[in-house]
Amino acid sequence: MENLVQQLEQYKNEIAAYEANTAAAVEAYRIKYLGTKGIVKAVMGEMKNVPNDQKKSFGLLLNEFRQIAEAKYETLKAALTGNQTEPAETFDSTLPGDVYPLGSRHPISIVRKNIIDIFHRLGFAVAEGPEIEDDWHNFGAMNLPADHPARDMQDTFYINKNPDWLLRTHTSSVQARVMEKQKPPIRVICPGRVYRNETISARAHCFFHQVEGLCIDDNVSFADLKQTLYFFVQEMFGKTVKIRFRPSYFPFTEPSAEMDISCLICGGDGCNVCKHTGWVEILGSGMVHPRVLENFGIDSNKYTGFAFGMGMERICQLKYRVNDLRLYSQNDVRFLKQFTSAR
Ligand code: 2NL
Repeated sequence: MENLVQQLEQYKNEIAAYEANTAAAVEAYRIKYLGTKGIVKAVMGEMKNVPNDQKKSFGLLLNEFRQIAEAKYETLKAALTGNQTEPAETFDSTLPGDVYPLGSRHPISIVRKNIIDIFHRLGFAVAEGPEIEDDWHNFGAMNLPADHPARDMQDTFYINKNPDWLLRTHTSSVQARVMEKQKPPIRVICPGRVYRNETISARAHCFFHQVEGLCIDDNVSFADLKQTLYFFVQEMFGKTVKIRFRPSYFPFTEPSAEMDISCLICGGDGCNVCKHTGWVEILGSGMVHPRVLENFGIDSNKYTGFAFGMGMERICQLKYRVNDLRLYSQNDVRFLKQFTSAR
């Protein structure tokens, strides 16, 4: 029994000296002294070996030891939670919070949404298609002759792996895919990125964003084309804008026309944006060439259609007065954060 008394004294010294600064160390203490296989349990187990006449005094001794071990555990735990709540007391809830900068939409995205919304109100659906196209959907179906300059390697990015593949040069290829699947009436607009093999400058880039529109039904006339595009520019630029058409040529439309709007910068008086003409060109358009319709099995004696195409960067330039095309793809936040969609 002498041994047990000595042993208890040693444990008590150990407990008094025990330090624990982390939750893990406090838990290690608990397991070591108070756990089911811990020291307190073990010394209690010694009671059965104590002679009957000494059981009472040993009982008191062992109880005292258990209380010391338990009290120390409570002290260690309290010290730990004390430490943890300390930083909370230094938190000043009256200080202003951190400001997280909010992103803004890219100007091209704002303009694309505006355009989609306007044509949506006229019953046009949005169609999308692949940026890597085959020769037929991009050129052949669109009545672009084999010797057309757009087909030249100098003007179009071809894919080395397959000479029939290229990066689409306009979104007409998407409309071709619509005509393949859907029969008239057709009313779609196709916004998307298109590619041209150009040397990059303020006025040219190797890609830009286009929106093309297509409307095919019976009795669709040039008057419908005119009124649709007039509605569009009034919604886009305001009711006071004027339009004019100039005859033009595209292989996929006949007749074809380019549309100008009255200069928004000078109101028609003449400035460097309109090159002192009072007019700025914004899109190309025309009546869908009968051969394009027949390419998709659409009877050109029964159906007619109009189509148009515009560059979103061009619309952006007029709306926001951006004069360098490169700004749209440089991702300079100082440029990008200046645009807000009014919603
Ligand atoms: C431009 C001119 C244009 C079209 C695109 C078109 C599409 C089909 C059939 C006929 Cl499916 N035409 N699209 C028509 C005229 C002009 O784009 O200057 N774009 C930037």
